[in-house]
Amino acid sequence: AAKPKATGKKAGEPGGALDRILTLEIVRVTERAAVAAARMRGRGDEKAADQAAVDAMRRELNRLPIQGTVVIGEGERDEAPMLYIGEEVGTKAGPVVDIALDPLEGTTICAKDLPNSLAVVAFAEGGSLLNAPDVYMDKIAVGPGYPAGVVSLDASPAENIAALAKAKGVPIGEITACVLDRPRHAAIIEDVRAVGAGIRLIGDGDIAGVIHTTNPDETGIDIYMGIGGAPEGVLAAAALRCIGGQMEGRLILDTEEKRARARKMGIDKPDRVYQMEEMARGDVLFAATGVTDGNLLSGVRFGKKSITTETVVMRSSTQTVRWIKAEHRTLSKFG
Ligand code: VTB
Ligand code: MG
Ligand code: MG
Repeated sequence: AAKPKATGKKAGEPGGALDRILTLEIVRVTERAAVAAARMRGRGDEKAADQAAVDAMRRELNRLPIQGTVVIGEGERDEAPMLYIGEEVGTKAGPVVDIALDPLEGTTICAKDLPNSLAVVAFAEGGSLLNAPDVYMDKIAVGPGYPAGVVSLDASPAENIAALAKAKGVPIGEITACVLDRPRHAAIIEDVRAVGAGIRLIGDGDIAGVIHTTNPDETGIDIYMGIGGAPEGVLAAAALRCIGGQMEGRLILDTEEKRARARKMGIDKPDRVYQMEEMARGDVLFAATGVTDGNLLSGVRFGKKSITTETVVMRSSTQTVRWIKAEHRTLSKFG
């Protein structure tokens, strides 16, 4: 078992680090989901791709020696038959683990075989992930290396871009923001372009968008901003906790029905801004496997004798980031 980190508690104990053995186990989970989804790549059938990923991920999670509970999942129990919020997974022999997952983040991207669809999972100690309802979240994120609070949801897009350019030491014209291509973002897009910065418009996949801010040299993206899914927000925060960076999120609870759902999940202050550390606390493990080709991860490759996957797996307590290119030769294991 892993040595206790920092807290002096044993792995799996409340407040203790996650067992580091899980670092490899979690990789299998996203690899399997990614391979299943990739078989449906470019088929124009989002639902089938998503279902394949969900089935594969669930099968693999249920083999793990954990007492896992899905806290960020495919939806609330009545609408999601599998990997719903509250579903228990694992063999029950092992540590209590909170799980956030998105078996296929970017179903439309996968169906069209466009860049950056991912299979994604995060593990955290029991009780340490924000139990966000499936609503929208306003998000802002930058990678590591900037002073704390350099950007904020309380500032305007133009102010954030200017502050970031200053902190990075480049002209505003050299900053690129990643934004989901949605009519609701018209004002952000206009504001960012008005100060001379560029925008990478993405069709889906804002977890990838947030992760891409951590390596602007490779991805060309300095900052992520805009409104996407709250579950994807918690997953992105889990990733940034491990790889470094800053993120804020604010749930969009604009109807009484949404506020009531949020209250049931323990959220009493509807306009609260959550810091990255408040969305994913304690020790966190995060893994993402590329389904389609992307800026940081290649998609699944099907060869004659093997299947190749690329995964990034990281852990917050050690800040270790591993890039794992796996060649799977026992093809039967994928079913
Ligand atoms: C984002 C994106 C997802 O949903 O969270 C987005 O990351 C937000 O919702 O890939 P809308 O599509 O309603 O704008 C996805 O695009 C799909 O889950
Ligand atoms: Mg999903
Ligand atoms: Mg998604």
